[in-house]
Amino acid sequence: MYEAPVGCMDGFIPLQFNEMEVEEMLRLAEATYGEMKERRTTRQFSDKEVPKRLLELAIKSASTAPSGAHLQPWTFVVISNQELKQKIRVAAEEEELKTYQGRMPDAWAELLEPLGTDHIKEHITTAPWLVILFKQSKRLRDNGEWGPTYYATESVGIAAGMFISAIHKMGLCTLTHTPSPMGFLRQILERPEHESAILLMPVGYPAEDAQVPDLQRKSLDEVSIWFE
Ligand code: IYR
Repeated sequence: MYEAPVGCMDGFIPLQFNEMEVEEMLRLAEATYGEMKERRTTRQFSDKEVPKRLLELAIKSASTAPSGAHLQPWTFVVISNQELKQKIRVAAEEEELKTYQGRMPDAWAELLEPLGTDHIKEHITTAPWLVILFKQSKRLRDNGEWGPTYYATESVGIAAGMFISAIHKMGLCTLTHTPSPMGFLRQILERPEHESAILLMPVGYPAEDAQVPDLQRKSLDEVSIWFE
C-alpha cells in the first residue's frame, strides 16, 4: 500500500523546488523572453520530415499543463497519413469557403485582410504533421458513470499554449488554425460526442520562402496594469 513520505499528508509528496539567485532568474527570464518573442505563426510549411519523437515530446510537455481538478481534459490527435490530411483539407476548405464568401461579418473580414488569410489551407497537406486538439466535456468516473469536466476550455487553452511554446523551443513552427465550424473534425477522426475540436495545428519546418505579416506586439504598458 502507498505510504506518504514522513511529514507529508496522505497522497502528498514534498515539492521539488530549487531556489536560484535572483541574477540567474533574471538571466533566464530575459533568455525566455528573447526566445518567445521570436515565435511567429507560420502559414507556409515545408514538407521536410519531422521525427515522431519530437511530436511525442511536445504533447508530453503540453500535458504538464495545469487543469481543472487535474482532469487533463484534452486529446491530441496526431496525423501524418497523407490521405487523412487530404480528407481534412477538403472538408476544412469547404467550410472556410462558405465562411470567407458570406458567413464572415465585415468587422471580422477587415481584420483578416492585412493577415492575408483565405479559404485555401495548403498547410494541412504540406506540413508533415497535423495535430488536432480536442476538448473533453465529460469524463468517465470510477463508478462507471459519466461526470462533467471543469474549466475544460481554460485547461485546454493552457495546454495549447504550452504545446505551441514546446514546438517553438524545439525549432519548429506551427499555426493555430480554427476552421469554422469545426464539427467535421470529430466526424472524420471518429472522436466521441463529448469531445470537440478546438484547434488544428500543422507542425513542421517553415517553407524556405515563408513570409509573415509585419506585426507589432502590444507594449507591456498596453497589456498590463499594476497595483504596487
Ligand atoms: N478560421 C479562418 C478565419 C480566421 C480567423 C481568425 I480570428 C484568424 O486570426 C485567422 C483566420 C481561417 O483559419 O482562415
